[in-house]
Amino acid sequence: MSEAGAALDVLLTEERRFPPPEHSRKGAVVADRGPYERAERDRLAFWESWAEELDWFEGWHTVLEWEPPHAKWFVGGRLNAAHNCLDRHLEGPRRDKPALIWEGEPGDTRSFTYAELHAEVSRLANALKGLGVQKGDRVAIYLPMIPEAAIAMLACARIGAPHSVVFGGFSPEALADRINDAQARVLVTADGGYRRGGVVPLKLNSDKALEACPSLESVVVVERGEELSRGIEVPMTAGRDHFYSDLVAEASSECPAEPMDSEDLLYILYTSGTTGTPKGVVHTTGGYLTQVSATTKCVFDLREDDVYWCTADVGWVTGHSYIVYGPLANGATVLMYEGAPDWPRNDRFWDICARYGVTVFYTAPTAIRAFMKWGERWPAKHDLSRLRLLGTVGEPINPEAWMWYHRVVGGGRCPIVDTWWQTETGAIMITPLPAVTTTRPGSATEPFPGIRATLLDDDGNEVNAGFLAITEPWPSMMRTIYGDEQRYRDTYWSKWDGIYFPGDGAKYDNDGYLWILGRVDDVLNVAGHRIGTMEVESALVDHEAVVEAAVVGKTHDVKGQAIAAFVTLREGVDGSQALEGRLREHVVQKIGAIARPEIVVFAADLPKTRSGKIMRRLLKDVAEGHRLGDTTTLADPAVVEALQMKYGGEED
Ligand code: 7RM
Repeated sequence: MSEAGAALDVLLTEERRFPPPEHSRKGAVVADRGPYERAERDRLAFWESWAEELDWFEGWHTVLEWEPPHAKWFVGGRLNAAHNCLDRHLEGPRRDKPALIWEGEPGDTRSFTYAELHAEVSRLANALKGLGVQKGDRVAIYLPMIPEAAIAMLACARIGAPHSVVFGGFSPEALADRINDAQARVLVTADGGYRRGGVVPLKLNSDKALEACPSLESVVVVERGEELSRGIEVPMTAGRDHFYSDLVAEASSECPAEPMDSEDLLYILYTSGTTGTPKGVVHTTGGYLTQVSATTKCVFDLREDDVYWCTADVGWVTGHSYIVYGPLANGATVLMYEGAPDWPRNDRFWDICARYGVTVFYTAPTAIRAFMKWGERWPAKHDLSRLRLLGTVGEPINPEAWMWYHRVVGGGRCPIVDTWWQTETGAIMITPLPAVTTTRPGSATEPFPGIRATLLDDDGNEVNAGFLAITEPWPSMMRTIYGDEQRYRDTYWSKWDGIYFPGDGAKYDNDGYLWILGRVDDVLNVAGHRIGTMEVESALVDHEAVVEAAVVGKTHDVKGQAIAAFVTLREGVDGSQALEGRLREHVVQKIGAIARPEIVVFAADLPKTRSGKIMRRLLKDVAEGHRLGDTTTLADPAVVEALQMKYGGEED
């Protein structure tokens, strides 16, 4: 962590403080430290009061049963997530309020009121039932950012079928792995989706994946657009494949919401870890919905007339918790956009903010750094005066990007909430509250009320800088890794006794605020996407020319990290530029474009310890052009020196 530590020393010279603006306090959801005090006094009563805000078919008898590492929240309670996101808003004035406003990349738009969204979700739920989907069956969803993505998730939730959403940028192989791990029966996909003017051929990808998926019985194909389907091939396999429009046309818009046990599965979402195989993070119903709805309301200070836009993709947890479940459980108006921020020009996001009057905007630091690079003139073209609150998530935000976001996007008047959380935590854990917390650019500040976090060393001693640790269970915590209980225990619960290890390093500042420094394991964060170094390495060694590969992150000014791959080739194979290109494409084919290595270095040997472990730390020094760290444990120190010469690592 020496490098992160050095970065932090720079951060800590950051002395600026931003108290909540006076205007943000009026009518705020949380206007004082009351919730912190209540949660401090009685954590379980605090969470219970948030669970009571939801609609339950049956009450719980016990708030928490905790047998580390297994928690059950609101035990005995029964509820349905889709009912909470839709049905309960239909009684009053929210019935005809826009629930979902969508804009496609080409500029087409669609909008659903709560009543309309309820009807559409119910129709698809019935259609899924018609395909034989029963409570407990897994449904895979592989869609672009179109309304049907949210509709499919909610339709699954409605009938108690756990969904497994697979990001539309993943390759057919990555899709197949996820379908097989979850043993999904049905796949919901689309003919295609738009990205930077091009078409992502999702149905063709799906067909390729399904060659290797024996559990899969039926495919539902959303027709993204007539124009699009004319442009690409959409082969349909008789008996297996059905067009979405055909299925819902015949389906009733009445579908009772399945009463689910609080601890029944809501979804599985795959995320990268330190091995070559992604983990199926399991989330259940009652605790998850309680914490996502509480945090959405408090952190984004949600008001009835807000137009709320989270720019994440529904394929990631941020899309699950803060596009679909959190905002809809709160009856908010959610904006959804299909495409890229720089299509057709670099002001697409600001154009959308202005045209729809977006009030709350939640995005990632990597996007903010791209906006900075494109320049102030793009946001300056648009009226952003409706914005009142900004959020960030996904990686540490550097103070410079924070300040730019604050000044240029927020016009100096919008509080910024820097929210730390993970796929595994399900919901926001460490964050400012906009009308309460004085923020410091670059700090996620303090735990949300009811969350207990601290910093520990390897031995479990409290320290000022060390590993982030969550010391008490929280409602939206993951329950296990699907089909791999041992990995769940080993990854998250073996470092300390009964304390959760998130895999991040952090430090306290002199105000007692937390500064998250980034991963301390072999997980990279490339443009806000989590990628395991081992996943990329497995993809590389899968190529016939490769004997061995080691992957590290290299600091990148926009993406945060870029992927650097050190590759040893088979005897007699030449490390040509053409081969570099083929290896990159091979990784894209195995995983997806998000994992494309930026740098490929051919190495005669990789630096290893005498026991044969690759020393990634030294490769990172090489990639960053840093002076080499301790090389005394190397079997052959000449190996890394040769690499450094070859890579041209300048001394710093
Ligand atoms: C929501 C999400 C989780 C990892 C996490 C961190 C990093 C996320 C912040 C952050 C610093 C933040 N889920 N991370 N948010 N680091 N400040 N506000 O991103 O599972 O995909 O990634 O992302 O390293 O462990 S995730």
